[in-house]
Amino acid sequence: MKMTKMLTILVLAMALVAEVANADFTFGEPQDLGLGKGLYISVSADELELYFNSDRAGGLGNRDLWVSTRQSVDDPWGPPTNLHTVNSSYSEGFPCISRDGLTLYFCDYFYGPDRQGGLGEHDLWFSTRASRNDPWGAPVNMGTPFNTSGYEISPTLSHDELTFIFASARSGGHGNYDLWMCTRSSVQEAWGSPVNMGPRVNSSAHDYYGNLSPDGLVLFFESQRSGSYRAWMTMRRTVNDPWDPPVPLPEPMYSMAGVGRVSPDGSMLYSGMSQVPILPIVDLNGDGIVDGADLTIIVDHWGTDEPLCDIGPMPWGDGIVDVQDLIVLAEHLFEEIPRRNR
Ligand SMILES: [Ca+2]
Ligand SMILES: [Ca+2]
Ligand SMILES: [Ca+2]
Repeated sequence: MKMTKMLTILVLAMALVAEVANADFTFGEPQDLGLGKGLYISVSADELELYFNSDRAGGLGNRDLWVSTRQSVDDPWGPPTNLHTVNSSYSEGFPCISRDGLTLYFCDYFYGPDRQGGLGEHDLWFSTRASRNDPWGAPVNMGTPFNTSGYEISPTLSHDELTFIFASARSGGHGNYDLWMCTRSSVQEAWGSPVNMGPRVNSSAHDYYGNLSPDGLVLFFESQRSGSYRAWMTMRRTVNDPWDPPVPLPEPMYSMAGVGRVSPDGSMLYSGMSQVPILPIVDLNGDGIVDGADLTIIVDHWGTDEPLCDIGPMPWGDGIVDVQDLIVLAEHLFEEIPRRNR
């Protein structure tokens, strides 16, 4: 392809990305959590426990799972402790804590040896405990149909625990790791068979670590589709709509590893060992202040699906301009905001 044509396509793609990624929310500066080296954060529903994997000193060998706790959401995270009843000299990674805090999903990490007793290559595992104060039990292999003799990694549960997403390189995908999903209609039901998340999400490159936002309208994931391991996201208008074409996250998240889990209230994106604020764009007319003019824009689009005004709940809205958006605007009323180029 001619260089000029390639450049034109690149510029068009970047313009499209900027518009989609910043249509109604943006990201703040990453805030380091002060926990040192690690990746793939999973925070409990009450936000008092934070799990991650790390190959830091003091572990049982290769990657291990670690947890940090705090007394209240206003306290800093405490010093991490090793989950020594779960870990081994093999490589544990990608922890995911259940809503009740009593089941911990994880997998064989993609660098390092796999623990024994699996179905072959990397597998998904879980451990349980009787109460939040009990130690974790011995890991159990998730078995079929989650695991195969091939590669499975990165188990994640949606916030409502009705969708389980993991990555697998099994046949029936689009090449290398793909995101697969199991669903159930209630938490008492058994999981349905794994379904490939399809070519709108998956690529011929590695696609893994898929995380649904609490409202199910944004999917964050990691992918090697651009040549390097990077952070991507895709959105959908409702949970019944197809996913939009994925877009890369803006820097610095784009180049960070472990980007994907969203806090229960939708205000933070965990990225590496940091949290990144997810901010609704409340200065609707971009004049540098949130005021009556922005309120008028919301009123003018009341009841429509205008994305500009759809700023709540969650920073990306819910597909309709209503009182939820007024509430978000009211929280930021009279804030001065740096002007943007629109
Ligand atoms: Ca280990
Ligand atoms: Ca396997
Ligand atoms: Ca793939």
